[in-house]
Amino acid sequence: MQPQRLALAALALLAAGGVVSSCSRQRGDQLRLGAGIALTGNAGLLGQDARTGLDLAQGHYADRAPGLELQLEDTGSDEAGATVAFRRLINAKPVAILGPSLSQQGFAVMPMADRAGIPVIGVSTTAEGIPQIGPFVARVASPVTVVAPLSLAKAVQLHPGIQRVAVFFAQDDAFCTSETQIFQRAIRAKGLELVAVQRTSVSDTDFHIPITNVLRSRPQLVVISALVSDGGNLVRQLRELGYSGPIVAGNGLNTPNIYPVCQRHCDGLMITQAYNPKLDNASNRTLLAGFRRGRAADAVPPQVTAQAFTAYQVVHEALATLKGSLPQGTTLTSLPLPELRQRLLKTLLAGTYQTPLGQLRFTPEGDVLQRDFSVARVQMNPDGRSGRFVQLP
Ligand code: 1QQ
Repeated sequence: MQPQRLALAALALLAAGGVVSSCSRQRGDQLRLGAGIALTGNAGLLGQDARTGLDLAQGHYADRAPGLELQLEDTGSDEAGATVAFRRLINAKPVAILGPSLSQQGFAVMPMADRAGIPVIGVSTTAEGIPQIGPFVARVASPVTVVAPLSLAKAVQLHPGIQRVAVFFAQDDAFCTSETQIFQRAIRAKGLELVAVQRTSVSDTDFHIPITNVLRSRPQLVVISALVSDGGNLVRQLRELGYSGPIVAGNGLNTPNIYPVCQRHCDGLMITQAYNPKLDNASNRTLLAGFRRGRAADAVPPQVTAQAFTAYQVVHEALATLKGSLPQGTTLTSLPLPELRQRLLKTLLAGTYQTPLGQLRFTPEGDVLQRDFSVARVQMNPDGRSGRFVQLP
């Protein structure tokens, strides 16, 4: 880059202040869209996937009306960071907010957006109870109630002799405690024996004692509800301590960013996917083409990347529909902001969307209605550092 260009780029960065990224092309109906995503910490390993999806959506919709200026704030991985980020976003007067990454954060900050009358669309918040937080809360991430039983059913189908099941769950995370309840219910419903229920923490790195305890109960299947870093270490240490049976992992490990953590021991992990890269619709073709630019020709976007792209898409399409319904001469920006937000929410929840996650609709409460799911198995390459999620038939 030439020195002059470098100076301009530096100035642009300075002007952005605390904002991680902001696209501020001015035009007629220019609206601000907020996004509060975990870009750092344990959940940052999932939030970075979301950022990729938001960047791709922003690039795709850049030239389509209405213009959206994306303001992305890093929530970190806890409630305190999410609160700071959401306060900043709410003060920026956005038309809607996407995020946060974790349900644990969602229960803390989605009520803030709800009270401010700002539609808040969960990108990856899957715990039970998220849409019920308030009327302005919705999500594009299918709930654990739908997603978790699928991987368990697939594991039982592939290993029909299984009787004894152990579960691990991070007790200090709202999603993990929600997900493990669904897993445990599904285990009992299949007539399997729950031989151990082991609590962990999202900040744990050493699992030798809990694993040794659990292995005494001789499980034939292990089911894990954790986040990326703790969950990945747990998987690796389970294998190192001699457990060789199947492992079902929950949504907190649903990212290729687990590979450097559990390395070759990630191989064989089974995880439900709310995204099927083989889906043939215009939106998924756009996502795939954008994602593969600069990557391998068959690179597959992570689930959370597809979910973030989808969250942006549904807001953009709902705004375009709303714009089309206004009387001649009225623009979106001419509506008072509280009214615009309310009408956006109503339009968004009434719509049907063809997204990378397949056809989506919403319940009146704001929960997503998605039809297509699959279960993937992680297949690691011989280098033990790279791999892929392979959809099981
Ligand atoms: C939640 C989740 C996350 C683990 C996915 C990013 O599903 O917190 O609800």
